[in-house]
Amino acid sequence: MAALLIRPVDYFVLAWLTLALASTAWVAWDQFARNPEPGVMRWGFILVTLYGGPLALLVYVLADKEPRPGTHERFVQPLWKQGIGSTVHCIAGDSTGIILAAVITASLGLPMWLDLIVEYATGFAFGLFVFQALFMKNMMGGSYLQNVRRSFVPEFISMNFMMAGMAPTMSLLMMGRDMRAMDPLQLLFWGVMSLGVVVGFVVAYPANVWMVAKGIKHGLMTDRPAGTHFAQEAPSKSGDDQQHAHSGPHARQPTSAQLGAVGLVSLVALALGMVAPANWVNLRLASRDVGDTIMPPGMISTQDTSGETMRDMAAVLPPSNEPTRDLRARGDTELVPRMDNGVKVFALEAGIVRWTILPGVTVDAYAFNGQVPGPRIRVRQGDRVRIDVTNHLPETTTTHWHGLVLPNPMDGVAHMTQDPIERGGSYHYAFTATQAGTFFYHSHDHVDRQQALGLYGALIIDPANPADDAPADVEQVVQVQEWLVRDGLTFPAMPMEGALPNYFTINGRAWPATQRSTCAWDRSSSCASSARARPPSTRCTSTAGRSPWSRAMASRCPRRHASRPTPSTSARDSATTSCGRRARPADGCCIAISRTTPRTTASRRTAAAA
Ligand SMILES: [Cu+2]
Repeated sequence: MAALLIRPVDYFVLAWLTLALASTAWVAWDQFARNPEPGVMRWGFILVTLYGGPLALLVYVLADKEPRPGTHERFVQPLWKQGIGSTVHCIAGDSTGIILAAVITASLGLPMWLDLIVEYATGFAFGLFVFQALFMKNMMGGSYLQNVRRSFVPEFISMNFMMAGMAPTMSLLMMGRDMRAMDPLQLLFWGVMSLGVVVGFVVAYPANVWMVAKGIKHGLMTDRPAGTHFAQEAPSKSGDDQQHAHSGPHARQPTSAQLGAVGLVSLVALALGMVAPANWVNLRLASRDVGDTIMPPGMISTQDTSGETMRDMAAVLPPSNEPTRDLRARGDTELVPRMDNGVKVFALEAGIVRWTILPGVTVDAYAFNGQVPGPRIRVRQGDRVRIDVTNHLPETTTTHWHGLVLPNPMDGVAHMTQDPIERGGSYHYAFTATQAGTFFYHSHDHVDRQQALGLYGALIIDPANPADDAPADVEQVVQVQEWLVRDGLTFPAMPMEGALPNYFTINGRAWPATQRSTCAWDRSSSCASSARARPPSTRCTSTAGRSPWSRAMASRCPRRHASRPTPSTSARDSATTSCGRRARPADGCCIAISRTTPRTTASRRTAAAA
């Protein structure tokens, strides 16, 4: 039941559904206490008001509610009102069947196209066997079966038009941007159902008017049972006070050609309404494929967008009781290990956190240990290390130790070197740090999503012999990330239309809330040039938190390279670059060491790719 009220539309739907309940209560009371109608019609209006809310209330008051005692017979005579009555008892049955079927098929996990067929069949059955046949029997007598037969064609035509309006409304809205509408536990589902019924009503209305005029469907009627106050209020009988002027067995019957043509058009409309949305949305998906995903505004999902893709691009559903980490919270804090039999043991917990990147701007981040970037892991070459990763995310995850040469089961690549860590589960990554250098760790399951939401951190391995370390008096770890925040929701930024970033962070903060750097970068655009003016030496270490965007930039570097000159990782990096003796580029990782004044300065920049 999480995330019921997270978008403005949710509040509108809540208000609408509340009004619908209030309207229904009033219509129910008014029908039974004050309106002289047969029971089937009463229940018809009650159900339609439940689904159509204030709009149905309006229709009831304008077309059916007796204005003054004794006037119902005359009041409901106009054909347009009879058409309303006919549509109401069609819609009441059909939409009850459709909505029941929608709830059941959603929980069964059937694909949307099958949902629609089951909904049509159930709606038709409900309409025919309950509302039409019962109503006809009420009106014209005869056996129930005779009435089922007599109602079949009118119900068929009306249902086709109803579904022609309701099906595309459901398909396009449920499978469109906010797929919480697929979930009966969400308000939005009921909002879409309500709108679908309203659209279905409008589309089915003209055919109902025609069928009432032709006497094959019943409109409104008056019922004043003896002994009730309705009977006492009955108008004096006069010739033109027919109960239902436009109905009855002797009204002008349609010719079979007319009936055939209307039926044909209703079928065409039905087919269009059921099939046409498949041009725009993927009707093969089921509610459980898409979960409660909300796509970024502007993102276009197509007929072949898979559920997995949608889930990876979807908004983070805000944590319900997670406190906001304000600007005082820091990312990249050094993680203190505990010693266990000579092994340095680190604990990483992946979860959702509400993280402030600017005053007044928060993101719903995926974070290690509640911080963005994740805590810094620092060990020494030769250390035996174990990192226990626990998953509190709503999806599976793994952690990859980027750039390290490791036994396969410790490499953290989901589905390749290990099964992903289930929600609530843990995995122990144990290895000996054989290399030295600047690395980073990051999620390697749903990679595009989880890294772009903050699941990464720095992993620094100091050389076994401290004398091998490059001389520096300041070390700065810089981790950059892109974010997409719209309508108060956080989406993983991706290099594609609709998912482009609108915030950029350095070490978890957007400018000007970025942390003041102790590195001379503050005062000039390049570390190397500032270092020149700032003896004796400055070493800057930068790790780029990989979003697909930064990967696109870094991927211009060679996939594998030895300790030889290598191209710059970024067009903006104008410093002379060459790989230094301690660079240990790993597969897919691009490391460049920039030296401008080798005597005093080693400025190392690391951009990373998966
Ligand atoms: Cu990587």
